[in-house]
This record gives sequence, C-alpha cells and structure tokens, in this order.
Amino acid sequence: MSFASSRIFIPMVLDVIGDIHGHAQHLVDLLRLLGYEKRNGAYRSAETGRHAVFVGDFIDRGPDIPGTLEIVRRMVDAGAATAVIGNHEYNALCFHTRRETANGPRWLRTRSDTHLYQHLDTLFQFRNDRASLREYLRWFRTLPLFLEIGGVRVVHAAWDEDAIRIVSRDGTMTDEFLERSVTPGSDEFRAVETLLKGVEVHLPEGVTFLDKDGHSRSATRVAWWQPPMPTTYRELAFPPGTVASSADIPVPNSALARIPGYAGEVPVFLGHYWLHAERPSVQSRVVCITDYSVAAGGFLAAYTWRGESRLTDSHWTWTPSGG
Ligand SMILES: [Mn+2]
Repeated sequence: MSFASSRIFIPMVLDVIGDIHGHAQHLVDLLRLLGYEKRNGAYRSAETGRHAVFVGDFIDRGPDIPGTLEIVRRMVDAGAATAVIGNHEYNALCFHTRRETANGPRWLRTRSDTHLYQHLDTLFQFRNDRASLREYLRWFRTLPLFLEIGGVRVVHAAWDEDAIRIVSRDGTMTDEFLERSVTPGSDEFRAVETLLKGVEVHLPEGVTFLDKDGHSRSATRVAWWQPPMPTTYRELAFPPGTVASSADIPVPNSALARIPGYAGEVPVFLGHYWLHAERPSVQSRVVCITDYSVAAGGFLAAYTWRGESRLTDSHWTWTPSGG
C-alpha cells in the first residue's frame, strides 16, 4: 500500500556540523543548542525531517574521542545523522592497515613521529579498549568520501568532479582501494588528497611557513572554490594570513590552472580548514566551511540549511569558545 500521491512534501532541514576532533562536550552542547535530545540512546531532532550531517574529523587531538565516536555513530545508526569521512579517519585506516611487500608487511601510513603524533590521543584513549577502536575502524570504511543529500553537497575538503569520478569506481574502502590511494602517482592518490586534504599549491623555491603544529610546509592550502585569477602566493594562501609577506611573488599560470573553482549552483559544505573567527561566516553564497578549530581553542559550529539556494550567515549556531 502506498500513500505516495497524498504525501506532503516536507523540506529537509540539515544541521551541518564541523570537525569535532574528540571534543564530545562541545558536540553535546551544540546538539542541545540545535534542539536535539537523546532518545533511545541517540541524539535526535524533535523537528520532522531535520537531520544532522557530519563533515568528518571526529578523532585525534581532543579529550574524549571515544565519547565523540559513540555519539556520532549512534546518530548515524539511528538515522538521525549522516557522516562523511575526514582525512583523520582515512589516515587512521591507513595507519592500522598493512600490505604485503617484497620486504615483508608494511603499514599503509608510515609510523613516522609526525604521523604517530597526529594519531596519539586516539591511540592513548583507546589503550584499554582496542576492540572498540577496531570496530570504529571497520565503521570508518563505510563512510562515504563525498555526499549529495537533499539538495546539498558535503565533502571534507574539496568538491572536485574528477576526483569524485575516480573514487566512484570503487564501492567501498577495501584494502585494495586503500593501497592504491597511498601510492603516489595513482588516480586514487590524487583523488583522495583532493577530496580529504584540499587543493595545495607549491610555494616558490626557498619559501616555507610553519603550520599550526610547528611543521615546516612548502605548499599552501588554497581557496579552491574561487575562480583562479592573477595573484600572489601570500594572497592565494588559505586561510588568509597563512603565508608571510615574503611570499609576495606572483603565482605562475601553471599553478593557477590547478585550482578548479566552483561554478556549481548546489551549496557545498566543508570542514578541514581550521578557521579562527569571533563568529562563523560563509565563504560564498554556495560554499560554507564549518570547521572553527574547536581543538585549537575555537568553537564547534553548525550551519542549519533550510532549503535556501543562497547561504546566509543568519543560519549559524555555535558553542562558546574554549573548554
Ligand atoms: Mn581535516
């Protein structure tokens, strides 16, 4: 029996929630501000058709990574939320997956000091419950690399049609897919880098900067959604102020040509960029970054999308900074 013909169209309302990085208390506070309440073990909205969307990066850095994963996963399992994978979950999958090589088994993500340091809080907080970590790793494999849902697009770092075509050849993140994705030069490597880590431009010879963890970088993230136009490296770097004035050097056209821009009419929601601000704001009428650096003294933010084709700063909710 179907009542399809008499069904009332209820526009979907989406609360797109930024990178959490183990800050479970911020997540609970934000969900309550958005009107979500815990029922039958999962936070849900009381509003019909209202649904949470997570942009990835649940783990690493923060004080309660197991608590964060439990809340997010229960919401997804209950149908109260949808999540895409972030680069931290993808990195964790590679960190914990081995492949056979001529020289014996090797981890897909090398266990360098830098990689270990990035994942250390997660390892430590699951030290007495490795079985749960393994189960969450299995779950990470089921998370999509990108999502089109109810009239919006969601991806952790960059929406790129070529990258999407490449990763769509595989249904899920099998060991084989992961192996190809860590092989420099492969289609999958480039595609995953773009979707989860964004578009980067190499700085001129001799120009470097220190990132938020004090690591020296010779490439900078860029605002990939903006149409490429003549500019300097300093102006191109995103977030603004990333690269010092020593990089007031024009960017060659060959580097500009790698910036895809975003000409779509469908709103795109992102995380990943560690923005710092007094209050959140959208990047353009169709591009919105939801990451406000909760793991670096910032806050956790959500953009509530109610069907609008032009994003507006009046749709933000966020937690108090710090904590
Ligand atoms: Mn990220």
